Amino acid sequence: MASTESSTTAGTASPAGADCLFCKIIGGEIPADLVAESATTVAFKDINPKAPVHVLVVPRAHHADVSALAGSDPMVLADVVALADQVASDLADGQYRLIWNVGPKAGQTIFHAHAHVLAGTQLGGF
Ligand code: D5M
Repeated sequence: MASTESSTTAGTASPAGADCLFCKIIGGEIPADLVAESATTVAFKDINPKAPVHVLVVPRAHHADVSALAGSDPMVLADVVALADQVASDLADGQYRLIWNVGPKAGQTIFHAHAHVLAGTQLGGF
């Protein structure tokens, strides 16, 4: 899917309460710059990119974080990782960093599980 396309398709997000931003993006209520999708997962550009390629890869179903996702649906977690890998190959050279923030201490601000794909430049060590 071309990176210039700017809306998500109709989603199948599970009910998560009206306040989940990523459920609204998945459901098409809020626009996002969609770059890839699968039956279980969507990928869209981060609104505040930290690298030339900064994509969020998100399960359609609502889970508060990757810990909850891993516990309840590890097959979908595998789908998220596979789509992240595809995005890194499609938009960069297949070399990337995958980050999951879990909890406020780790910097999580959106409590719908998501992986950050960072690519397209030499990333600093940490
Ligand atoms: O990451 C949450 C990420 O979500 C953060 O990098 C900004 C991004 N964000 C916030 N709102 C939007 C919209 N509307 N579109 C795309 N990206 C967005 P966390 O790991 O929770 O800190």
